[in-house]
Amino acid sequence: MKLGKINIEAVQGDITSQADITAIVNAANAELQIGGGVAGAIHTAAGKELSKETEKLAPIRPGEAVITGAYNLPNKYIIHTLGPVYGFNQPEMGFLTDCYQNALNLAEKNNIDSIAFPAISTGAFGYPFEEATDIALSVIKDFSKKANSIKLVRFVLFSQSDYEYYIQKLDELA
Ligand code: AR6
Repeated sequence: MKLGKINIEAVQGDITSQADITAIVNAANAELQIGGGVAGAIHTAAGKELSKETEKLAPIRPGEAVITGAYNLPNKYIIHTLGPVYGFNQPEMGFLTDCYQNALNLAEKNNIDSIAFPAISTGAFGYPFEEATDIALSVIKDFSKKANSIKLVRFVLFSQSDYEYYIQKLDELA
């Protein structure tokens, strides 16, 4: 769908298989090292060189975002952001908003035209999926009015039900 100046998509799939996207976002850990979920998949696909670059940038705080190269991944950049642990890093809503906002700001700063997000904090960090989706889409809605370099935002959802929920919410946004 088109919102303001940008195209917004939701796809079901793996964040490491978005070859047509310039920057993918990592749901990172504070140390910016390989972990489970998205971070594990990204570090495994990018290769060991990635952690040599990330170790110089770590640790990061909840809501913060940093950018690196993408190494063996088909993208140009990885934007790493640390989501809040639900029930622990409070206010969660503020931190999760910062994740999306800071990732988009960093992308604009680097003149990036397309960015793909996973559902940050909704795995190991326990953020309820529906609430996290509302936050992600409200940040995107605000951002769509002022986007400059970014022309495409893609949400990559791992499960069919998560994907269907995004599609429903995007329809409501239109
Ligand atoms: N592609 C797209 N989405 C995925 C993938 C993938 N390859 N793998 C999982 N998801 P998570 P978090 C979905 O746990 O909650 C890590 O261990 C998953 O279904 O990756 O921010 C790090 O090291 C869920 O909806 O991120 C951190 O310690 C969403 O992506 C911690 O987990 C996020 O799940 C970060 O936790």
